[in-house]
Formats: sequence, C-alpha cells, structure tokens
Amino acid sequence: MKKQLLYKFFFTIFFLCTYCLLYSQETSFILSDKNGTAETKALYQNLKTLSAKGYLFGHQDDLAYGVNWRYEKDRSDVKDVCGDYPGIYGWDLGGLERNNGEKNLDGVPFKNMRQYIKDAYKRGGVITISWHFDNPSTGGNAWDTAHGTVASILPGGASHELFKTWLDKAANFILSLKGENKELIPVLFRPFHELTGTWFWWGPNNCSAEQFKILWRFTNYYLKEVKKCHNLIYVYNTGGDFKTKEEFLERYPGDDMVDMLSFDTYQWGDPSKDDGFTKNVDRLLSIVDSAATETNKLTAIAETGYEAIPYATWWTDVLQKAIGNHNIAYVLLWRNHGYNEWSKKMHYYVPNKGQVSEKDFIKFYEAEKTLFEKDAAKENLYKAH
Ligand code: BMA
Repeated sequence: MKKQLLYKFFFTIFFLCTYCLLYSQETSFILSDKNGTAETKALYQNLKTLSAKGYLFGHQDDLAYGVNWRYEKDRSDVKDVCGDYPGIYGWDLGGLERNNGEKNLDGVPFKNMRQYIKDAYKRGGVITISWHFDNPSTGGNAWDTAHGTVASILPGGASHELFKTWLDKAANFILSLKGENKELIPVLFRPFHELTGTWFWWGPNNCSAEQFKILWRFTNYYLKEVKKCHNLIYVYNTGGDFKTKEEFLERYPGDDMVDMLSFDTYQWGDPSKDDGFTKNVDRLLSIVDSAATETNKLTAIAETGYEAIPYATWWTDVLQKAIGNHNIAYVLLWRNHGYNEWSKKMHYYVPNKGQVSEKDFIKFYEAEKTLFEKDAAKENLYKAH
C-alpha cells in the first residue's frame, strides 16, 4: 500500500514537471541566439508581452540632432514636443567600415552614438541599429548596385576577407556598448535592411534568394560565433512592396537566424485625398502577422514617416489608424535632418515645436497604445519577469 502511494506521488510529480516544461516552452519566446545575454533574452521576451499592450515609438538619430539644432546635450525634438523621449532609438553604422570611420554617413560621430546609446539604455529605452554600409567590391556607397557584390563577399569570394574586417569593426562597436555593470546593451540589429528593394547592393536585382540567405547566415554566424556578440536581436526587414506571405518570406534565412519580422514603408500620397497609406499598412501588417504566427516571431514597422508632415492630424488620423489593433513591438520614424541641401527640401519625420502636426503628436503620445521612454522604463524591459 505504502509502495503504491509512493508510486502515485512520483507519478504526479513527474506529470506536473513535464506539463510545466511543455507549457513554458509553448508560451515563452526563445531568442535565436541560445547564448544570448540575460538582458537580451529578457528584452526579447518582454517585448513580446508588451506588444499585446502597445507599441514602442521610435525615432532615428533622435539625440544627435533635430530640425535647426545639432549636438545639444539631452535634447530631442520628440522630447521638446511631448516631454518624453522615444521608447526606441534608431542608429546607423554606415561609415564605420571606412578607413577613417569616425562619423557615420549622416555625420554622427560614433563616439557620441555610443554615449547616446548608453544614456538611453540607462533610462530604460531600447536600441535598434541598421547599417547603410558601402559596397565592399566597388568602394561605392550602399546605393551602388553594381552587379555581383553579394557573390564577391560570400565565403570564397574576392571581397570576403575585406567584408570580414568590416564585420570585425561592427562587432567592436556592438561589444563596446555596455551598461554600468559592464553588461552588454541589447540591440535590435537590422542588417541588410529593405532587403526586397532594388536600391541597395544587397537587393534582389543583385543576388538570388539563396545568395542572400547565405549572406545573412554567414553574417549572423560570424557575429555570434566568432565575435561573440550575444547582445543582438535579429530583425528581418523588407521594403513595403510585398503582396503575399510567400513573397515577404522569400529571402527569410531561417528561424534560427531571425527574431523579428518587419518592413519599411513611407507615406507619399496626400492623406487628405485618399487613405491609401492607412489601408496599405493594414494590409502589410496582416501579411506579416500571419508570417509571425507561422515562424513564432515578433513584428515591427522598422521605418516609416511622412516627410515634413504637411498634414496636421497625420499621427492620429493616419499612422495610429494604420497600426490599428495589430500587435507590433515598435514603429520607428526616420530622422529629423532639417533642410536638405541636396533635395532643396525639409527632411524630417517627427514634429519640432511649432510644427503643424505638433498638437496631434501630443494626442498620439497620450494614446494608450503608444509607448515612449517613460512607459518603457516602467516595464523594466531588461529584467526577466
Ligand atoms: C535616407 C535619407 C538620407 C540618409 C540615409 C541614411 O533615408 O535620410 O539623407 O543619408 O537615409 O541614413
């Protein structure tokens, strides 16, 4: 009798443990890097939980400059307008690969960038990094779409060794991002962005889907296994030009190499004349939602905006409606360069004080689902909960 009870007891314990294990695997979100740092794994898991409540609002180069100002300590156009910093900050490594790579392609010194990243992390904000890197086989810039570049940097290609030295430089920067306890700062890394667009050397007119996948897999392997960058959350990012889930995933390199699915899309038409942008974003997000369910990944709009925002209620009438009830982790607006000598136009994507959409931006800020830095800080995103 006693023996039977003991069996029952052990059987119940065994059953409970198995159930808990299976259940936790099903509900938890596993970072693709099994050796990811505790903070990186926690951030990934917490972004998943957070995306059911709302989305982080992001801005490119936010702390470096804005419309009519450059390099003023702690300044931000977003903060000038709504009193809070963005929840996520975008930065770009383009230029780091150059011999005298002290500043990025838009003039941001990497020394400053590192400090901005540390400051934002300390306040509880999130960091994402893209890389408009030069063409390694021609020496031209990211928009030099000379044919055959991707083939030349794959293992065995003529520019492969050079490409590795560029990855070394990126790794040095990524590994120099540390918090106060010397822990690595997690980064949402978005390499080869807008990968379905024809304007960058890694685009579909210059390499096959297979070549692209190998490029991604090599980059991921090199940064993770050789350089030991275990603070990266990988963001797969297309243009806004796909029509089906299959098209969106055509160059997807595999579940073990990606953590988040995203696309970039901008408003071009006039929102007072038609709601094409809102409808299109909703359509794209529905496709990405189903791809994310299939792959068990997070989603985001990694770049968007309406240049110079010449529409007073763009934030609540267009962007907020476009995102609607889709559970994305973040939406990032492009940079506030100010007057652009080259295009002879104002080039900015979030309002500064006095801008026509300022009041509506504050309404957008106050909306329940938009999460800025104070909201992010409350969530303690770098701690496992
Ligand atoms: C583009 C523009 C350019 C910039 C590039 C990389 O969208 O903003 O002025 O150099 O992004 O940041």
